[in-house]
Amino acid sequence: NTELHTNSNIQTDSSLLEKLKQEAVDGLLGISKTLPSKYLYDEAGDRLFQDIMKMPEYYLTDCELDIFKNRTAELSDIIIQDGQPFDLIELGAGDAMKSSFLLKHLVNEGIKFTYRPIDISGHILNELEDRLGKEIPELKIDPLAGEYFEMLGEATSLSARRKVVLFLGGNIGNMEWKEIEKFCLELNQSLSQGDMVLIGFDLRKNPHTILNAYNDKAGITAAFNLNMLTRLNRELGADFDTEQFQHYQTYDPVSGACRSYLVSLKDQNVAIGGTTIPFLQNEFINIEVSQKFSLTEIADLAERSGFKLLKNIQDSRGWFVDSAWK
Ligand code: AVI
Repeated sequence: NTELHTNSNIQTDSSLLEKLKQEAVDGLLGISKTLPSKYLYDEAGDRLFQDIMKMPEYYLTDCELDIFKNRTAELSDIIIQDGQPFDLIELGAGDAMKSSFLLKHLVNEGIKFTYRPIDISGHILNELEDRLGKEIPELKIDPLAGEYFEMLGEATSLSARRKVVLFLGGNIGNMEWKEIEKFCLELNQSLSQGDMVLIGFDLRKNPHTILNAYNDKAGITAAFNLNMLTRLNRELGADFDTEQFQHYQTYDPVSGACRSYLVSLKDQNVAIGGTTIPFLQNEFINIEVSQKFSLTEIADLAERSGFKLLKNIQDSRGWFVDSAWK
């Protein structure tokens, strides 16, 4: 069964490469140069992101772990609701590091549910299924490989049970506000009465704390961002000289947007997929936004997307929130 869901939805390598080329070239030909942050995560990028999560400055992972380790009973109380069997769907499950605390708790309590992790990478899902099979043998797991909303539709067609959707890690902040609003509306439209979502938001806090998390002294975040250029060199035969681009990070406490850029250190031309992209000295590429939210912004967003906010669960420092919406 699992094989069926995963294999039928994986795009071929060549169509993925074509998409990467199209999106990279389009982004770099725009008036303000940009590269989609989803392409940060190749194999080296995944490893660098693991290193980021271990950095003392990068508080997000510790905060959400604090919630999933220490407020597990509260999380499970909101999720369980009427006690009927349900599907627990995790968007971008990755290694399910945080959610596995909740999964263990639910299994130990004898709650009836099926865990459906969704990820674009079938490989990651296979590893996750193997690992969770060993760690929590009683867990019913049925992964879905593909794009979030396509797989959410698939999950809905597979069972009529109540759905609980997890979207953790502050990943929602890696979208611009317009996309965040569109995403939440689409999420609402993909679900039925009684379904719920639990979304992890990084909260606004002291601007230095936020900036430091993305501007680490060891240069791991810089390496993470520059790796995107290395990826384009390898996969598209581009000729970026990574020594001639520099990581630059900003945090704007007015908008709550933390942004990373790569700045060209000289006038230079870069060839990518048969197109030449001219860079002026100090011209920059937008790489990623990591939006920070206030509790008011989160409540407004829930309401505007057609959800009712049930509960906010915060870590002990009040830096991060998992917000439950119905
Ligand atoms: C995955 N995402 C929530 C991270 C963030 O905090 O925006 C990605 C990241 N980029 C640089 N450091 C971490």
